[in-house]
Amino acid sequence: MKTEPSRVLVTHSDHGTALMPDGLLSHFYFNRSLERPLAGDWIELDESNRLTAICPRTNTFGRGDHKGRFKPTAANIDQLLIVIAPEPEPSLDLMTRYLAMAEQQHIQPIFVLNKTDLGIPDSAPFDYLEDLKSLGYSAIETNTKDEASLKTLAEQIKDQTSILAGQSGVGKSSILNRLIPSVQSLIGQLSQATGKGKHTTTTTRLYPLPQGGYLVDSPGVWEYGLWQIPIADLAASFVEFRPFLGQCRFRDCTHDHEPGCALIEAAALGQIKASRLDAWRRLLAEQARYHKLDHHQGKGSPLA
Ligand SMILES: Nc1nc2c(ncn2[C@@H]2O[C@H](COP(=O)(O)OP(=O)(O)OP(=O)(O)O)[C@@H](O)[C@H]2O)c(=O)[nH]1
Ligand SMILES: [Mg+2]
Ligand SMILES: [Zn+2]
Repeated sequence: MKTEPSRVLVTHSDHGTALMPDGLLSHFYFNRSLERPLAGDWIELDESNRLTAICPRTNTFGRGDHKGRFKPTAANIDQLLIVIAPEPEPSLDLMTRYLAMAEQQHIQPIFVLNKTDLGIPDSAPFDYLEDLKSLGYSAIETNTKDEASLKTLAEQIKDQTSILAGQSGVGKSSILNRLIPSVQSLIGQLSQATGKGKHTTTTTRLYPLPQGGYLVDSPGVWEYGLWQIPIADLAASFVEFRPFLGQCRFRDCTHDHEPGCALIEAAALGQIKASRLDAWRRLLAEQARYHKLDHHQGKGSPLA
């Protein structure tokens, strides 16, 4: 008898916990003849709660490792909530990379500007956020002590699967705590206190939202790196570059320094913001390193 799929809430080395259609939690072991399940996967369990199938994924959230290989951490994500705050100071490149990842994996990116009670500094990352907003990306301002701001966020994530991502200490878990009042009892012993009395998240975990949908808390990062992505695909993840792609003099233009580059010309005319072309060049330099690494490993893949 075919049963409805269960949703994986968390995975560990060889086992995980899933939410079954009847609302009960099920503990299951991985099945060696299947690939490793991820938080957010829809899975099938038999009568003895053995993992029998992983449903096809709509997308995968993850990051690149130091060699530029994709490392998945969660599956079937609708919205990427890129949380930034006045403190710790946001990294402009981190914002760009998260956006590129979202575009690559077909996840809707939304910025969450948290800790607005501290005031918004007049600094480059916040100017960059304004540039991104002018491109059509949305940003929701929150302050975990302000109920109204959290309500706006709650509306946005209703019935969706959304993942909270960003630097350590921006307030991802604090937001989760406010949106899911019962979460403390869910987290319980799982939240590890460090020596400094901080509660840093160490595992990616899905939480069912009271109003429907799921919210995923993920460990904070210091650096978020992409994986090796074909240059043309990466360029298309800069939404405002798209109308100019294919118009450069050279077909394999990297939009870095080449004469007759449509993007460099567009930037000179103010049709593309300088901040974005700069961000592009930094991503490109990072990619060049991955492609070179790949070459050394003998796989030899061209940059363009
Ligand atoms: N002033 C202010 N402080 C906040 C706000 N939200 C969270 N904080 C504080 O920021 C600190 C870090 O919050 P966390 O929720 O643990 O941050 P996190 O993003 O989950 O961090 P990691 O799990 O390490 O990735 C805590 O001391 C919170 O009390 C806010 O809106 N305003
Ligand atoms: Mg946390
Ligand atoms: Zn070009």
